[in-house]
Amino acid sequence: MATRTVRDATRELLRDLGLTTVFGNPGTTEIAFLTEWPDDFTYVLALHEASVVAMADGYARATRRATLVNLHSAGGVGHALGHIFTAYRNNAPLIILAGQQTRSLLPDDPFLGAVEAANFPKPYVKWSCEPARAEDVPAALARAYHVATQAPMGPVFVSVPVDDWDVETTKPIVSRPAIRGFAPDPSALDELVSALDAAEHPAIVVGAGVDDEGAVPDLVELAEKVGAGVWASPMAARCSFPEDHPQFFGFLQPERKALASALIDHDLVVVIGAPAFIYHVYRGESEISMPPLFLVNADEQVLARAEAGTGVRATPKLAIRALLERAAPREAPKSRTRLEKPAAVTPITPSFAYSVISEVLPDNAIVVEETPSHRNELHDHLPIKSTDSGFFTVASGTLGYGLPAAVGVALARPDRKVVAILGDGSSMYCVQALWTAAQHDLPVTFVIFDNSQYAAVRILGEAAGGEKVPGVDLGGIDFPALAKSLGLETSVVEKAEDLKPTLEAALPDVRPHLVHVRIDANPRTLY
Ligand SMILES: Cc1ncc(C[n+]2csc(CCOP(=O)(O)OP(=O)(O)O)c2C)c(N)n1
Repeated sequence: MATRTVRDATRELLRDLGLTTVFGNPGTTEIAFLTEWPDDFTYVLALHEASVVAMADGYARATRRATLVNLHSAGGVGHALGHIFTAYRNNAPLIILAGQQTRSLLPDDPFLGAVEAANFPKPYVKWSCEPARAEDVPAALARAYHVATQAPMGPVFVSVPVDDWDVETTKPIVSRPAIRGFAPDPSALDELVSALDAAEHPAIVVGAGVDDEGAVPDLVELAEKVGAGVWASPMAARCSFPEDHPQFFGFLQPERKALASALIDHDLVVVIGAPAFIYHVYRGESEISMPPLFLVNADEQVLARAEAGTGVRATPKLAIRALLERAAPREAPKSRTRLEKPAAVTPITPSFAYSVISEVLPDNAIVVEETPSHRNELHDHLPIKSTDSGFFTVASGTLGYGLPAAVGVALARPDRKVVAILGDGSSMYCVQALWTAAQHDLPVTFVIFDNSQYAAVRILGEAAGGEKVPGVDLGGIDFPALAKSLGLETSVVEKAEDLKPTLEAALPDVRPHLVHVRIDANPRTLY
């Protein structure tokens, strides 16, 4: 009988867990894992480890499934750390399998070897390990899978010395189904239902946790039944309520005073699938007191650190379904007025650009965003209407996510058009992911908003009293030439009247296409 190695056993397990699409960047410490790559496995190569992880993160969030990442020992993991942090904040269930030098060389701190490998990605992994013995590798990966996929989901890390993969093993693999979500404690639910029934003007604040679970249709049903106004939580990394719905009230800002004044007319706020709250800037404490707050979340840390409110620990979908069954119906609130279409002026304003994208976007499109100083314009003029994965952005604030994430999203959802809208600065951190998009012929449209600066840093820096701040002027990047060199089709837009026809021509492209748009260098103040 042929010998069964740790590699064979691991592949049995990966097949059972549906982890046959692997995002990676290889080195010698990974060869023994990759050798004789099975035909039923797909290896997606990205040319930098930060891109590998962000791509896998986009794929995991868009499929709502755990995803395997393969990184190169210490150096590869080091390159990836920024987006491991992102995956942690995005609650992306990534299983990061890193190569490690041969066990017998480790005492000599060998070339490429990782010292304290399991500690390197901490604290931004939920669990981390280098198994004590080769035959423990499959069980470590099974455990990693169950930690990554239990709410709150997040990345996990397993370091495997290269000589482990050829070791013979007779241990059976233990493959169990993913562990499901959990419903609220009945008495906590009673309290929340009573508060909701007693309120006159309730608000629901939704965060990425709702769309993470595919629970947006349930949330819409709940909001309609209880007549709540719905707000998007600050910097939400997914769209969890259709933004053209008459009960959609708007986007909360990541600043205490602005946030409190937005919620002033409500007598109860129920935050679902988001922290209460994420802030970006501090301009002092709010003088407006917050309405009574309930916080529904699966994450004990989110519930523990909240400054106010009653915590209800549950995964969002089960909590929403339970509320739907129990809460009393109420009339819909009055709708908010919508903004007018911005003027077609050159230099093109971000508001105008977003409004044009909104007009030409196919119905089932997925928008991936990373335009830091234009987030408000995006929200004002490009309402996301989809109730399933219509929008992805980065929860950590770590730039360089949007471009590779769009590639992962496109691999995950070949049925949907993916449009990535990126600042010139943001697009450069992981620009090599364009090559992966071209290799896989992905129908992604990358729209670069080029204002030739790090505007968000400049604007927020000036608002905080910074003067003559260096390092905020960009410019001189030939995006079409760069994209062409990586295998993309390209277009350029300088005048307002050219934007719509150029996008209409680019969007149906079945290959990746980069549209370089020159944008007004003087966007409005943030927050
Ligand atoms: C990895 C990383 N490095 C630096 C920053 C700081 N930062 C925040 S916004 C920003 C500018 C981004 O420029 P661009 O994408 O052109 O958008 P703009 O601000 O001009 O709208 C920078 C550098 C960050 N958030 N993440």
